Amino acid sequence: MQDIIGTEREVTGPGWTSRRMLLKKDGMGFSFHETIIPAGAELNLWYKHHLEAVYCVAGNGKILDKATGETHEITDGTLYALDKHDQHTLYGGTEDMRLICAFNPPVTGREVHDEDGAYLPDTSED
Ligand code: 9YT
Repeated sequence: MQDIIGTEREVTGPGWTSRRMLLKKDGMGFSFHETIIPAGAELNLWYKHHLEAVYCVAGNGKILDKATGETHEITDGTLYALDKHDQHTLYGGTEDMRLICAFNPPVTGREVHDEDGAYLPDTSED
């Protein structure tokens, strides 16, 4: 991770920092990130073009599933899988949350969320 911090593979937006350890160009078929969500952050997300699995390894927070209105606690050892392009809100908790995230299809580089909370689809060939 020290190899990534401060390089073009570290991307930040309001309420998140993403360290992209594996990208599309790394050829794995998914991208693999460490994401830090600061305490108290609130992110409205909707990965319309991607599936995402998220595993919490430190800190705490919550996720609101907008389809059901259910809120789920997130802490060390929690996994959530967004297998339906689910609209959701991610809330930072009382401590910064450290998440390991995998995206399918892979993120290509320095994507940030659009106004709907999505990353644009990858339209490059290959
Ligand atoms: C958990 C989440 O979706 N956070 C926003 C950043 C994203 N995971 C990323 O690009 O790593």
